[in-house]
Order: sequence, then C-alpha cells, then structure tokens
Amino acid sequence: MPELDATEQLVAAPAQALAHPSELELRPLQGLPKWLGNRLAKLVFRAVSMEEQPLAARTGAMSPTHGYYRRDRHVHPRVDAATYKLQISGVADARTLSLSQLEALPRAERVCVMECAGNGNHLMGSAGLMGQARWSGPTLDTLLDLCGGPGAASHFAFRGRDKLWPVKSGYHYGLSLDELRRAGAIVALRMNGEPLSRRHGFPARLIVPRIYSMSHVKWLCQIEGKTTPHRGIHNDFVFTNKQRRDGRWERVQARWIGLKSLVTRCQRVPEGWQLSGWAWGGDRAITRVDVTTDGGDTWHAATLRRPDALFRDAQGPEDLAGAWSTFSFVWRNPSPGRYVVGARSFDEDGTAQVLEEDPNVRGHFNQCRVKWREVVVPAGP
Ligand SMILES: Nc1nc2c(c(=O)[nH]1)N[C@H]1C(S)=C(S)[C@@H](COP(=O)(O)O)O[C@H]1N2
Ligand SMILES: [Mo]
Repeated sequence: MPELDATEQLVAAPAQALAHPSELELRPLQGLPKWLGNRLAKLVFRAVSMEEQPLAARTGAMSPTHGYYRRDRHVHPRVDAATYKLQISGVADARTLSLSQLEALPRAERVCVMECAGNGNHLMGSAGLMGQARWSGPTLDTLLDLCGGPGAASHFAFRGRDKLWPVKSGYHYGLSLDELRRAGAIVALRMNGEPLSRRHGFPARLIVPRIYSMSHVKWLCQIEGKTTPHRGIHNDFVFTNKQRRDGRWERVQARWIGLKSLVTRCQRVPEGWQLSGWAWGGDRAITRVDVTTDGGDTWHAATLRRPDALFRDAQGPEDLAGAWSTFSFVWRNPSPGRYVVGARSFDEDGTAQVLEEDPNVRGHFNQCRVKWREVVVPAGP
C-alpha cells in the first residue's frame, strides 16, 4: 500500500474506521433519538432542560463530571459561597449553617447511581438521564445531631434556590425520615472530589442513594422538618404514576429505583465483539446479568463485577449500597447483519428485570423493562 501524506491520511481514516470499526453503535429501537436523529433529539431535550450523558461518557465504572447528565428547570442560580446559608427548621433546635460550618463537619462518601425518575421511558429511548459519581459531605443525621435531633419531625422537605418566575419558592421535594435514613442521605459538597459545579447544585445538594434523583435537590438552602408528609407539585403530581389496585387507579410517588440494566458498549475483541454495560437495582443487590443477541430468544450469563470488586477503596459497606455493577459478555464472531441485543438483571431473590412494563402501572417514572438496542455487525475481520 503506497504511503499517504498527512492530509490523505486524515481523509482515509474515517473510511477505514467504517470498514473496520473498533466499536459499534447501539441504537435504541424507539424514542426521540430514533425518530428524530441524535442531534435533533438533543435539541428537544435541551428545550425541556435535560442533557443526557453523552454516549462517549457511558463507558467506565464512574461517569466523568464533564458531561454528567443534567435535569432541572432552566434556572441555575449563582450562589455566593461567602453568604450562602443552609437553614434547618422544624427540628429540636433550628439552626442556620454557613458553608464553612458545613465544610468543617465530618464527611461521608457515597458512590451511587443517580437516575432521573423518567429515565428510559418510551419517548426518550436512550436512557441517558443517569450517571454514577462519588459524592461526599455530612450525612443528614450529622446535621440533625447538630440540631439536637429531629424533634417531632417524621418527614423532611428540601428546598433549592432555583426560584422560577412567577413562583416564589424554589424547587422542593420531600421524603420521610425513615426513607432518608434507610437510603443513607447526605448533603453533598463534593462531586468526584471537586466542589460541586454550578449546574450540579453548588455549593450543596441532597444525595439520596437508591431513590430516584428528583429528590436530589440542588442549590439546597432549606431543610424543613414536618410531622406529616410534604405536599407539593413535585411530590403529588410531577413525579407520580397511576397504579391499579383492586380495580381502582391510585397515584404513587417515585421512590426506590427499580431493577434495571443497560448495554452501553459493543467493542471489538479478538474473539468477536464484547457487549458491556451496567446493572443496578435501587435497594436490591444485583446477583446475575443475562445478555441476549437475538432479541430475547436465548440468554447467556454475562461476567458480573459487583461494586465491592469495582471500588475497593470505599470506606464502608454503606458507601456502595447504591452503586451499579458492571457486566461484560463476549459475542463470538457473529456473522454480518442486524441484531437486537439486550441485558436483563436479577436480584438476590432471583427476581428478573421485567421484559414489559406492568399494565397496571401508568405514567412516566420507573421504566424498568429491558432496554433493547439494535446493532449492525459489519463484514470483515
Ligand atoms: N433545585 C433543584 N434540584 C433538582 C432539580 C431542579 O429542577 N431543581 N431537578 C431534579 C431532577 S428531576 C433530577 S433528575 C436531578 C438531576 O440532577 P443533575 O442535573 O445534577 O444531573 O436533580 C434534581 N434536583
Ligand atoms: Mo428527574
């Protein structure tokens, strides 16, 4: 083959990459990216203030901070660290803390999946409203101890500083103290070792591992103890489903993340192609992941790496309770063609990730069914 000069090499490289790609695209079978194309879908998502994790960043065991998915209401307040205050009320002794007081408290670490309640619904298809990072900051219990304990409070409301015109209050969401304790909630001051960025809630946000991220209130400025569940548009309406029980439809609020998995990559290996991805299950531990390359006719056990093997430097078991497992499966020399691939996770009771959503549940959150992806295997080595 004649040698190419630098410019010719630049032109030839993409053609060679097409003929012998080292990685194949995994295309959702439905949703905006499929119907509109990736670029237009991205613009539509932006218009409703969503940015998905880019495909290139859906790789390792941790999501990079740059490109971490984002979901809010367009308003990103600029908070001055010097005058920032966190108000804690409705507890034994109400207190207001400055950022330096918060910084001086003992910190806990949480490596956890963070997932938007509506991630992976039929419209989105791509399931990119999720990521995993290492968060650290004082636990909610450390803050409550400073206040002499929760007092009579059995529920808490969390408010952000992102005031939306003409609404006077910022974003807010509430959970019960039992849920917050069971999840190991923290007020995070760091993301992947760095102070929070403005878009992800500088200087402080709530992190509630294993519960959907509408509760991970950014630009946190108020924690309010209550004796009854917090009510508001986000708790009572926005992040709810309707569920049929005994023939009657009732509203349920988004809470614990369901049993899920996602094939995120298809990479060339000497034996063929390697399918890999993540499996996670809210408050359920993943014990097995199966992979299919024929649309679900046959399933094969994937190699699973659980969080304790992925993150050996974690300080205690609680740190990893909300972390995903990774899986990989070597797909031996498939013939060229179009395939439908997918993954299915199992928990410690042997319960399998569902293939279809429950017909007795309607709404946008907790989309657990297997996420099918189309992949085109090229001819050639
Ligand atoms: N203050 C505030 N916090 C918020 C929101 C918001 O609009 N305002 N959106 C919530 C929702 S719906 C999600 S999915 C997560 C997204 O967090 P991220 O943008 O850091 O990924 O933030 C949550 N916290
Ligand atoms: Mo969300």
